[in-house]
Amino acid sequence: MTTTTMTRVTSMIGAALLGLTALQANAAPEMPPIPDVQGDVVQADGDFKIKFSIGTTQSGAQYRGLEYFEKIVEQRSDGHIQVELFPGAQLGDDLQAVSALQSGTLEMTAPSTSPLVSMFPKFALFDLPFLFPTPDVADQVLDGDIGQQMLDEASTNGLVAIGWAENGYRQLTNSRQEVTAPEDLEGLKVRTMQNPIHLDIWRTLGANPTPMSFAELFTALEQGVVDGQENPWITIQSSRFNEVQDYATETNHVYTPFITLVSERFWSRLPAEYQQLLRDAAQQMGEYERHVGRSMNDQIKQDLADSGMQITELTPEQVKAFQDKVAPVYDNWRDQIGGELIDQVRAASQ
Ligand code: EAX
Repeated sequence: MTTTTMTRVTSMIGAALLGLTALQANAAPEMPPIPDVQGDVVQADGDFKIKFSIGTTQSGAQYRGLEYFEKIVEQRSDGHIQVELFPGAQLGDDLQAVSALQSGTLEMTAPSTSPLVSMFPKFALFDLPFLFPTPDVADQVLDGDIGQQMLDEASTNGLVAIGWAENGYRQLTNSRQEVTAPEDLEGLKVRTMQNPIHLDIWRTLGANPTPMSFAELFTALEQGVVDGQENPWITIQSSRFNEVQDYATETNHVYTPFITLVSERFWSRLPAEYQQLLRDAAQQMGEYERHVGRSMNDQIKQDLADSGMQITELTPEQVKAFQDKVAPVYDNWRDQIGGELIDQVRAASQ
């Protein structure tokens, strides 16, 4: 073996080892076990099939929640309702999945609320920066009157909204440099969700935002079409954004719920007993999925750091600088969203 070949072999082994470390660091962290199904078998007529599509990947908390949903629905319908899961936007991105529900070619999906603001303007409440100070406040709002009003509001246009889960608190990642202050965002090309408030947030902070669907995001980051993006830790990890983003800042700037939607065409064919079963399962899925996502955040941050990503946690003063800079966004949207709704959330935070 010549020296050159030897070097090549050594570096191949090195690369393989490095690859292995990266893989291990990226391995899905331990998730809380899927709970046992509670409740009796629900008796009703007919056999049904649900195709359930989501944008996030199979290694995320959302998919885990869907597996619980599938288990509940199949067991409690005694197999008369079969659920098939399609992660990773295989059947279309968030907006395409919603229109498939409307036309009746897909039965269920669970997008972030943000891309749906053009259909349901009140959802913009969830896009206001720093409005939900803790997960408990988010739970109170989602599981209380406001959450119910929003589900009712979204139960039109061929859709039936049956529950909430969560994507979570959003964090900024980028490929250029560490971000600790709004000034660091100057000129940074940040992908946002297809949502006017998110555009406003990133413009107001001084970045250069580009809206695009989540399904296109990894490639856009990889090819440098955008420098950065923002998503919750669990979504950053399950989409492997750390492979194309070296820096992350824990900004917690927006809390994003997932809304569980059913096609109205499908829903109207279901016996009332099965409609109730789906509502119960959506509720249980939402509780479990929030628990999964929240319990994994610290572990995920550690795993991302181990994989080589630089994670920046902000001091309260640094957070305040972002909050102050982004404050005008409230003035721009308050009337449209309804000042009363915003005040109700603030009151829940006291
Ligand atoms: O399904 O588009 C996004 O960044 C969202 O987090 C996405 O809805 C996840």
